[in-house]
Amino acid sequence: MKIYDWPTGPYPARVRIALAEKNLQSDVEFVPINLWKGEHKRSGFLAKNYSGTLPVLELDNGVVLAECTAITVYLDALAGDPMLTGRTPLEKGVIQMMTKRAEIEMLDAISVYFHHATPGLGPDVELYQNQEWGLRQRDKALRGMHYFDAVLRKQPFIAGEAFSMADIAVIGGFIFAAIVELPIPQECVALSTWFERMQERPSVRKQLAIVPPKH
Ligand code: GTS
Repeated sequence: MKIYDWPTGPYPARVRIALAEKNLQSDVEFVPINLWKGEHKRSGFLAKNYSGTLPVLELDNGVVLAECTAITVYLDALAGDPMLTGRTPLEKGVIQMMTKRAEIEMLDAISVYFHHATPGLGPDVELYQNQEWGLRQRDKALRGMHYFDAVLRKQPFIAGEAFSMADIAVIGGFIFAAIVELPIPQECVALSTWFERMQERPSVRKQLAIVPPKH
């Protein structure tokens, strides 16, 4: 299978971490799509993913899967432990809920901040920017960090007692926060401690160590 991505992108990182957790990296050929040159908005790529976003998984039979959550669900079903999307009906439901919440309240909000209230991918790619909307989303992300801090004061992982896809989504949020230089609020001690613990996982350490390619 192929994965179209940009190696240091926060969303692609989610799939790269999932692949490493499932020990599936050697089954994948990575194809770089240069976001900074707007390659993800060209017709050839849009034919694979209508949304024009990375990452995209393409199977050897040509079937294409986009969206980090969908790709992770697929990869999780391919191989054994650790299970990233839950075993019981309740675990599966909670992990989906917390993953979506990580996107809405933190990761996607930081992404909107990046695209609207910073130079983003540059004037050739960012054809419409709304700074006020971007700044509101930055504030939303900061509120989201406080929410996840409160969650982690009560339980060891974002979706409960075990590492899951929801933790990976919040890690994506940390990666994007670092790119846009949005500091994690000092008072979010449980969140910061959790992130230190996440970096003990080889999958996360390996992802954080990737040097950004020139763009
Ligand atoms: N909902 C999508 C998912 O979960 O896969 C979001 C994917 C997404 O926004 N990917 C970013 C992208 O394509 C990649 S990165 O910013 O993490 O590197 N952004 C380009 C754009 O123009 O929005």
